[in-house]
Amino acid sequence: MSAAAFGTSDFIVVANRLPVDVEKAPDGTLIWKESPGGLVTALKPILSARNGAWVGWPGAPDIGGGADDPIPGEDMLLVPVKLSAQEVEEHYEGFSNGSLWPLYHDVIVKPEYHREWWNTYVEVNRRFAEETARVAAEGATVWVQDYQLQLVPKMLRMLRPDVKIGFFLHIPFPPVELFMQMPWRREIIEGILGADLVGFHLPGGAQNFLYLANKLAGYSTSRNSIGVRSKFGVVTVGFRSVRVGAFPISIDSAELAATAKLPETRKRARALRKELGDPEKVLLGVDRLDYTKGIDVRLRAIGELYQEGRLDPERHIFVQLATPSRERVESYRAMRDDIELQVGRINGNFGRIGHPAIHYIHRPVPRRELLAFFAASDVMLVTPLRDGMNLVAKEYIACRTDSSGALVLSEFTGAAAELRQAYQCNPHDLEGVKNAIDEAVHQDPEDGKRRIRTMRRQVLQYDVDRWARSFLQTLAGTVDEAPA
Ligand code: GDG
Repeated sequence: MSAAAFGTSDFIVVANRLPVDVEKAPDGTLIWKESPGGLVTALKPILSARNGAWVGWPGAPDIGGGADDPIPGEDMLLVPVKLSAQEVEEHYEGFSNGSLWPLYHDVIVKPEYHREWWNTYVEVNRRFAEETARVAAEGATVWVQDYQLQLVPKMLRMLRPDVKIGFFLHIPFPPVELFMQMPWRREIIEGILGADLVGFHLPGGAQNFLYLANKLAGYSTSRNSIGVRSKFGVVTVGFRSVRVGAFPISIDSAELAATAKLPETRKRARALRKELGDPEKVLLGVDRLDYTKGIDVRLRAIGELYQEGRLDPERHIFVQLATPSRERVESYRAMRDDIELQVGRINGNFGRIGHPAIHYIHRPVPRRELLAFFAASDVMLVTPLRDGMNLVAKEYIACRTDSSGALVLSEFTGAAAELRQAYQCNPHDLEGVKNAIDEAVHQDPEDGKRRIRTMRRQVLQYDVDRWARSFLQTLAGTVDEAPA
């Protein structure tokens, strides 16, 4: 490629979605609105310091001119990748969320494999790789995010061998026995191996990947080859070394804690408790409405605890905030019906007029309001059947600025590896989940404080900034160690 073909960005994030939402005004003009998330907050300083760009889909079909028509942002260039309605259906709803998502989450729901979904996945990954190749300066660093874009590292390397490529998977990487179902398994492993550094939340994911790189793709692999305490494995792909390691993601803990402490947040938290009838204990669940999150598990547990008199619907109120998610995918529609049926049943059995036992909201809640809910709740219920990390668990801990509260946490989340002082449970063991909730509701306050304090230290120390720096420094080759 000639020098003239290089772009100008030294640091590029490639993710399925841009960190902005687009709306069409009545006169047809496009209005861009920031949609801040943890990732963009953590990466903003690096993006603005290094001529940064973000390549992604703007969230509506047939919009975006790619590298030819970037959206100038304050801190970075936004490169909108244009996808047709059919591509969104087959790449995002189809292969990403109908094949990969269930396969990577323990096949809780049966994955569907369709050749046309796969073909579109390849095509869309190619478009992302091409747009990235056009904006990347010579020798740029490119960080590709998540399961929707697993083929981008290899495709980009073929277009631009000069760039440094990192890949991070935000969801679990499954055990070999499950991954082998994937009809295009070899292509996916080869796609990811186009990167120089491959990151997972947990060492287990890294080990699964290393095993497949060796057994399925035939590359030689070694573990712990970089220093005695190193958590890396290395895959040798021709003359290249691909490093594979664990980088558990985190949150902007200090900012969350500061916002939770503000007088207006506290005031809103008090008002929320009052609106709930000033119960003795408020229990809370916050999730995208997804079958992986185990919302049904906690509802069943709470229903039985009311039934057995171990919880009292007059004194122990449960609030479930469920953000709408992937509503065009059939399994999500069926699950929503199921959960709403459960909520209705429990309230029918245990609520009274003007005083439901369970409060259920199926709408997104503004960030500030969400933090007020964290501050208002005595027990947080996080019970996924499988979850890469689960940021909600960490956010709740960060918001408990007075060290009160309790966290019930599924062992099947990435967060369970760090938040050891939570009331951990196996979400498949209903009695175990009930016991964990019971213990958390009736904990000794001093013991509870000790638990929260230890977890807060962990969450405040390992924040999202540290996560991003650790990944990028490893990619740049300046450090040899993944965080413990
Ligand atoms: C994937 C992986 C991994 C939720 N409802 C509202 C709202 N949220 C915010 C939460 C949290 C985020 O959304 C959800 O993050 P999670 O980590 O819990 O779950 P996924 O969306 O499944 O994320 C996961 C993550 O990627 C990062 O790598 O941890 O395992 O599945 O920040 O607070 N925010 C607002 N209103 C809501 O109603 N404002």
